[in-house]
Amino acid sequence: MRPLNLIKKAISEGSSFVIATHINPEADAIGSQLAVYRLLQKLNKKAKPILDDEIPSNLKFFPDVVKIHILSGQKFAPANYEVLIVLDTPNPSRLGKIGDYLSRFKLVINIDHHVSNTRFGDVVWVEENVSSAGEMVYKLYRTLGVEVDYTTALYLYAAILTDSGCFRYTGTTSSTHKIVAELLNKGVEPYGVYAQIYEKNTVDKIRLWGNCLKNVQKKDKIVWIEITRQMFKESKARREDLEGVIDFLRTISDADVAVVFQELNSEVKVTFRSRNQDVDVNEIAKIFGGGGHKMASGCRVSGSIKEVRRKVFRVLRESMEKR
Ligand SMILES: [Mn+2]
Repeated sequence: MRPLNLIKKAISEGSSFVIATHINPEADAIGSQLAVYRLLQKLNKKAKPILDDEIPSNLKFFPDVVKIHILSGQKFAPANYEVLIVLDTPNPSRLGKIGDYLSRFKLVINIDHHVSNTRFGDVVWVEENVSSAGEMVYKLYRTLGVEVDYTTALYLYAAILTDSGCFRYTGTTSSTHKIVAELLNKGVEPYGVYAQIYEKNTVDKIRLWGNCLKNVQKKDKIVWIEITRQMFKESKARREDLEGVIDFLRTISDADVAVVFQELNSEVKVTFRSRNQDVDVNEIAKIFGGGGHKMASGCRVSGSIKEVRRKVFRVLRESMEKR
């Protein structure tokens, strides 16, 4: 049976579901999670969305975020739930603490579009060439014959909008646009959603960006910035305020790869964007225990920024020379 049909069967037969998504969630993660939550509610199933992280402030306009059970380091004993549905998550460790509980469920369903997905779980539905998990959840609604209401359309639109990079990344197809057309027919207003997600800047954030951007470096076809803990301390900005910096770096036309090094406590968060189909940054991130997509990926490496930069660039240069 095809995975989508197996999921249909599991949803029809199951009665209680936990719906989880990755830490550092964005609109595709939370949007897909809440859309599946509403789907299960419409089918009169017991359903609980859980998350081992905070809700990003720009997603607080999603009405159902108040229903999400936030673990914040506490244990979650999923004794009264049979099925776990995991969305937009390439491997269990990206679930935070929830990843420790997989074996407690009778069935784990893995719905994702990351190339780096490890195929964990009992039912695996991974489509690598799809713009977003949101697009897959739309197909799930169709398969189950459940109507997409306005709120669900809002979640799925936000999911597709953000993960497709506002309809520009590979994975944005005519079928993406057909789905989006259906969502607009439900009353979603494009500018309203865009402004809620992307126009939530603060002066502190813009100043932090200024500090980061003035230190941009470029060598060969690599552009990068290094963000130290000190730079962070000096600003009143939040970690999530750095989201998008890397996409701005990628706009430098004579670069092939953009890299951001963010100093955390004992490790460095490294994010990659490629602007060249031949440079597969998922492969690079994988070497350091991370992953993502061919053109966008990330990993965490222990060591100082300088050490990590050296290690990462060695691997990156090797792979760029091989092309
Ligand atoms: Mn996604």
